[in-house]
Amino acid sequence: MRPTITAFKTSPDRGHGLARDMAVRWAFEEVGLAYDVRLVTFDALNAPEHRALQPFGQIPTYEDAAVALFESGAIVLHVAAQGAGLLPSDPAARARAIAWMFAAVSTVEPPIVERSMASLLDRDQPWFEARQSLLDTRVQVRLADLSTRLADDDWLDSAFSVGDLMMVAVLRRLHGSGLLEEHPTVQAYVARGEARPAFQRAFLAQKAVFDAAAMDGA
Ligand code: GTB
Repeated sequence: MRPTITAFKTSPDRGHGLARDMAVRWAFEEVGLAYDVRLVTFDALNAPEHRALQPFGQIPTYEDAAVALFESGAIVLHVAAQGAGLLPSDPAARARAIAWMFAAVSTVEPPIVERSMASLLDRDQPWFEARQSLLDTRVQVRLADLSTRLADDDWLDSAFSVGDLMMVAVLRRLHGSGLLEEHPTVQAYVARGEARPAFQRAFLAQKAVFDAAAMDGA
């Protein structure tokens, strides 16, 4: 059985590769492993069959002959372990790559998500501007620290790893916010990740889903 993941049939990101199947697709492409995608509607997220795979009713999920998984980070790590290129063979470098994955999802992503949710939901509130400025600052602190870490390096810990994949996937949510532009080192880092052929293949694959749904008038 080829590994099968789930993704939105009609993603609210309109093909920009911001939904969380993107990192999983990218990981498959980096290690050169073929995969299938089962597209799900928003209604299907609540169906018992989907909840059995993803207790929170979300995408992505992962299934192969041996294991069913949820949580994009766990899936990316599982995919990374099945091929070369994302997890260093040196045990210490491998542990550091995994640490950077966790840094991406538990240290860098929360302020970014909080800021995007506020932009989406709170725009009409009288306190929106003041709060947005506070949330911008929280994101900027993380970007400044990442700039310091990267300095003149291409990647977070010498060679490109699963840590960079997850970090770039998280940082991409800042496109359009103007915040990346204020941190050229991080902006260039994101661009380096997006320029990787594996990223490009994954991006086009998820965009094809949006384009097909748009053609169908979904
Ligand atoms: N921690 C989980 C993981 O990493 O797998 C989070 C999974 C998650 O948030 N999935 C979202 C989902 O299924 C889709 S990706 N939501 C449905 C629900 O909760 O009911 C998050 C996402 C969606 C849309 C955009 N966008 O439009 O830009 C960006 C990110």
